[in-house]
Amino acid sequence: MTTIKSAEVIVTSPGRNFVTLQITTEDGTIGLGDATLNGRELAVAVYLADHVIPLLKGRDAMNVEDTWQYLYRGAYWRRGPVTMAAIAAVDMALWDIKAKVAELPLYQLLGGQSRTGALAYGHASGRDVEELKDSIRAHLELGYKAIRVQTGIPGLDSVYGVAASAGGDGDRYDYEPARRGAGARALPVEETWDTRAYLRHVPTVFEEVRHEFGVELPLLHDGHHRMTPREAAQLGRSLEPYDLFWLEDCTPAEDQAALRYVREHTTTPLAIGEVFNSVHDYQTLITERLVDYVRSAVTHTGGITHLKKLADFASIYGIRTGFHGPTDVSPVGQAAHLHLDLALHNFGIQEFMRHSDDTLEVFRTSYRFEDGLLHPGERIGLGVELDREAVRRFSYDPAYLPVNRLADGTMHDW
Ligand code: EZ4
Ligand code: CO
Repeated sequence: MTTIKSAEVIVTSPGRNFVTLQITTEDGTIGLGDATLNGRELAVAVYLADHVIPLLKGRDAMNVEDTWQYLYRGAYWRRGPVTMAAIAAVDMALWDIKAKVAELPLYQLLGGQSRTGALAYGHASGRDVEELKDSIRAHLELGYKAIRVQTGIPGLDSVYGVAASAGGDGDRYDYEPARRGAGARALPVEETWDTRAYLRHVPTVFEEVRHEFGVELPLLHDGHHRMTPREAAQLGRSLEPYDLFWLEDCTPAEDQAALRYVREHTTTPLAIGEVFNSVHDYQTLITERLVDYVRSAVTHTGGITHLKKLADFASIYGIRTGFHGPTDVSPVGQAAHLHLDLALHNFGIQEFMRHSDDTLEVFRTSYRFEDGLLHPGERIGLGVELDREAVRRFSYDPAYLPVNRLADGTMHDW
């Protein structure tokens, strides 16, 4: 019997917060879904517990598409990160169950293997060029075949995404961008930003990196939505000699039309979408071919069912995937990415940051990273098991993503 018997929300914090949905069928099959929304975790936990779980009991777990439509249309209030993360968690859990019932690794139900593994990119960063080069070398030693490059900016104390720069409590930024400001209350860290200094400095860093590591290594860069269209066009142009794999999130993502201006002025490949939660957020971007890669995360874009629709829509326009894989996507969400990555014809690249050891104790994964490629493994379903004893060791700990201000105190996009 694949009727849904129960569902439970599990919040745990092995170094950072994760929200997981566990669905159990009458015959005892368990499915897991990731519902983690960094810095707003409890909103999704409550949405699931109060508004979604009561609707699930008695439904047939096999009807994945119908359940997706029931939750999406039934909410009446379309889209939004909280709703879409909740629907995503249900969707992932149902796909997990379906693949377990079929006794197949999930990628087999999504079309089978299109490739032997998914090209992954890692995050190299440094406060200065020497530290950055060390970080790139360390990633190459780990086997990475593509590398994101983020750099400190002269005059700025701390830059988001640069591992060794100090956050609010003086700790390194490594792995966890959401954190606590100084003091007892969990307020967001406040950082100072200067776009002109950034635009001046970044091309000089890529010049040095290309000089040291050669022309072949695929290099990526994340602009974290900080530029106006004109500034983004300037950066794209000044990076053209360094042949980037992509420039990510150059402008605030909600303004799709902004990418028209950027596209007209630079040939640097563009990627966007980690903050999107629906295929509709990409309608202009895809139909007008304004980007080269779609960056959604399965957790924030309505799950496997919806992400597959996005990938198929993008494929018609020759656009590839580059799913968002930071450590705030749980191992459950990351496993879902890897099954899609293996199967999708228009896969491009997969972001990969290894989760902490504590996280990997809570979530026992079957996926592997070998010679620069990720593979979801051959375990049936998503291939992730939750260690309930380990879950209990790590209780919820509020943390927020940082905010940015300009020198005059004005709030800025980050
Ligand atoms: O800022 O995951 O491409 N990766 C990123 C990440 C995101 C965080 C937000 O929760 O930009 O570091
Ligand atoms: Co990003």
